[in-house]
Amino acid sequence: MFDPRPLVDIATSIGREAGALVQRMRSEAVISFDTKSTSTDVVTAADRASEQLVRTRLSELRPGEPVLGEEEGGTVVEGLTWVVDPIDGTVNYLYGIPWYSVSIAAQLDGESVAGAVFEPATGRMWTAARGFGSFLDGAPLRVSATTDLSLSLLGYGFAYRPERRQRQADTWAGMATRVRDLRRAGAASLDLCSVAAGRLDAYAEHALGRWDWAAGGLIAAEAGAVVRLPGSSPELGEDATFAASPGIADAMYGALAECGFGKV
Ligand code: LIP
Repeated sequence: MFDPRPLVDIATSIGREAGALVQRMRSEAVISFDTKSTSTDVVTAADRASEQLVRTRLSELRPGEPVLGEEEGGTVVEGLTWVVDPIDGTVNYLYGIPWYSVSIAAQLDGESVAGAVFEPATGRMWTAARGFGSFLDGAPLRVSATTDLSLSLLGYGFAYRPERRQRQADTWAGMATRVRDLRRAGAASLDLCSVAAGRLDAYAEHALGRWDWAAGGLIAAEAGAVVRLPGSSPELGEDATFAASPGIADAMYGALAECGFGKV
């Protein structure tokens, strides 16, 4: 049987190294940035340097294996592809909010089999290998046991395009009276890890890149979450990412659909 755990070791060691670079660039105040899809969608010099480092290390340790990265692109192939978000939560990084990560996953035929999400600001490492569970700094993770939608905490995200953001804000307003509360923390990979750790009961967002969910989605699923990746939840929109504790997953999914989350 294929054992993905050695791939986790590679992702963690490279993630730590890239995270140290990202952190050093922040402490040295090397915060030059450009914009991407809209004026609010930023990429910093550290995003580019981090992806460069990850690509270089992967080419040394896993020569010839393809890489898809947020900043330099690439494609997912049959067989193994590395999927890299050099800084997830770039806006948090830009503002000095310590909730950002370096996210590295290995996908086999487009499905995640190993993943590591490293928090440079705290040194915390989230990991998972398919079939072997998920961990925070080596301690096993389990989703929350919540069964009551009205007592659940929902993580959320907004797209960069203004029209879409307006519709997502309408859904947020509808959900506000149905759940305990909502959080917009600003780093999809860490939102998914938070579901894995029971720090959120659910998480939903549209229009993520594969690099945003590849590692975190596996970490959530291996901790017992119901996870729906883009293309698998038509009621929430073709590009929806959804993760929830099993006890409230159906209710949360239904409530989001009723509140117009799929109208995008
Ligand atoms: C960001 C996410 C964030 C999401 C943004 C964006 P980036 O990733 O993690 O939560 O709402 O749309 O995708 O751009 O910082 O890597």
